[in-house]
Amino acid sequence: MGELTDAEVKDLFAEIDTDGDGVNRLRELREYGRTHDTTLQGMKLADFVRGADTDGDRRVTSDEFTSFFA
Ligand SMILES: [Ca+2]
Ligand SMILES: [Ca+2]
Repeated sequence: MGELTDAEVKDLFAEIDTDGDGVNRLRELREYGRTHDTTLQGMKLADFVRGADTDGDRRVTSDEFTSFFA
């Protein structure tokens, strides 16, 4: 990847995290996919979650999110 700056990644995370709890759940990602493009950076959301959710709890924390884009 590497197409987004740190600030853009933070903005994107905050945009997806609609309830502002610092975790992007699958539900929030799905919601984001509904209201925006169905893909995130050219990836299907399910693939994104699989790739970014390193501990496999189906939630993408800001740490997981930023290291995915780093
Ligand atoms: Ca959230
Ligand atoms: Ca996780």
